[in-house]
Amino acid sequence: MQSVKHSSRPYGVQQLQNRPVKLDDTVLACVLHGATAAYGDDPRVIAVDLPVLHGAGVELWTSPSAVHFGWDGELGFAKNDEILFGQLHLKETALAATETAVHRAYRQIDELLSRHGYPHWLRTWNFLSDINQGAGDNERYRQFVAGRYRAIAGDTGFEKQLPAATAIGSQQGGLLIYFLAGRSAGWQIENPRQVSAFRYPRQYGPRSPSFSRAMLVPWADQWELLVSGTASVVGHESLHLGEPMRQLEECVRNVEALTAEASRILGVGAAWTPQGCKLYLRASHAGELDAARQCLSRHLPGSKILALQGDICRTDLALEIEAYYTAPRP
Ligand code: 3EB
Repeated sequence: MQSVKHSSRPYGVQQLQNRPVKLDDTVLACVLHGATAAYGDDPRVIAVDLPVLHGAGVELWTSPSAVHFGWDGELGFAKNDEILFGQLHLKETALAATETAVHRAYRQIDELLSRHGYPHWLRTWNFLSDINQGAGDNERYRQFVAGRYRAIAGDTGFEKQLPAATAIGSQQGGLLIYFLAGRSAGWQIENPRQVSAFRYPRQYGPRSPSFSRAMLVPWADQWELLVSGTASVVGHESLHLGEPMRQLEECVRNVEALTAEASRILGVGAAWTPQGCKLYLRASHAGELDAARQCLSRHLPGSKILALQGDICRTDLALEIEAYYTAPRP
């Protein structure tokens, strides 16, 4: 697979909203954080409505070759010879029966991937409004997890084919899913410090979350490690309740455990360079922003940092991070 360059461009979302940028035919996806304004109907423009707290809110994924893009029903997609990037947005009115709606959404995506010939899930991002609404098993996040499980898990061996993922709460209504899939599979990486999410015990909901801790993608010229949303979870328990900075340090230890595990699986000590990191911070902990940024710059030197305001799927957690790393292939 040829390498995909993705970068956060050093201009603000605000400017982008006001001054449309021409997307040439090498752009696979242009993820606009903080943006809610209409941007034509280009299927490659993905609007994530979380407030930007710090950093350049644009994540651009570009292809070494021209992409083919369009709408397939409600789904936006862009593809080259090796990977497909896509999005599906459900309005709040479509989410009344959350479990059913999410099941249908993931089935739709899975069918799109089969039809276009990119059957291997690599990475998903899920932004669900009011993610913590509802008590116990009725919580929206748990309903989401149950619907996703019914769509992409449950078949024999499913645990070995789960994408890396992020699931974060928003406030604007609806559900946005955007995703990356491949003609060939990546390598699923689990975290030795954590129980795999797909094996979480019953206390976290009727179904376990269907995602892997990271996905290792073997591009032709380099390795890329796409790290899932990573929280202060060790074993399966949330740690450091009420102590956001200690939670962040635990997140960093978890991410470092994943780069070490990826090197172990490759059988070589790959030199992982952090390229980008997103911090998701609950509004109630916005006061920790500066300290959190300093902590991330220290532990992920050289990485671009985008801080977003969002809700974490466990109510006891204040924050979460995701990251991507690259390493040269020997
Ligand atoms: C955790 O470790 C934190 O349900 O897709 C992180 C990343 C979390 C993805 C998901 C959930 C998801 O359980 C929560």
